[in-house]
Amino acid sequence: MKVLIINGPNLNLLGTREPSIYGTATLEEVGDRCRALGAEHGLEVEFLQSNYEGQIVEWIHEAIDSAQALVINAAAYTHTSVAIHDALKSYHGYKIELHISNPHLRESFRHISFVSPVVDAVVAGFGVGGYSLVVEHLNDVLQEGALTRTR
Ligand code: CA2
Repeated sequence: MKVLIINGPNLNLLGTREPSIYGTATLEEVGDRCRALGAEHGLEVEFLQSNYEGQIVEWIHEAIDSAQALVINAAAYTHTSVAIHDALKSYHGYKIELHISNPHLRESFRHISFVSPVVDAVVAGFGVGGYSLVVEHLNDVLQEGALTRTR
């Protein structure tokens, strides 16, 4: 079973700036943790980051034929990208939107998500611990058969 975790713009800066919002772990450390946790459960986790919208769209297309689940922290593109919204619509595996912070506690422009209407679940506000939560959850839904879907 393969899981793709896609991270959007500026998340490569994780752990280097704004620690009060995003914490002190680097994206590399978060990726290592996700891969290790996945491996404990026999899940292959691919962990990616790009600052480019088109690259993210292409990774979503690639997931169509290669991944059973997709996790996306589209970062700022969450609030702007019709292209990512449309690409996610074409991916029919299990999909989760993830945010480190809770965007609803922040500026009003972060209250709109183009991702939420086309995913199965949203995780926000758990800090980088949200990534571990979703890998554990994906083990339950993909391998233990505990999948419920409302869309
Ligand atoms: O809380 C999240 O995970 C966000 O997706 C992060 C995005 C923000 O635009 C969303 O509204 C919520 C920003 C990612 C920027 O990441 C940085 C990390 C460290 C230092 C600077 C930026």
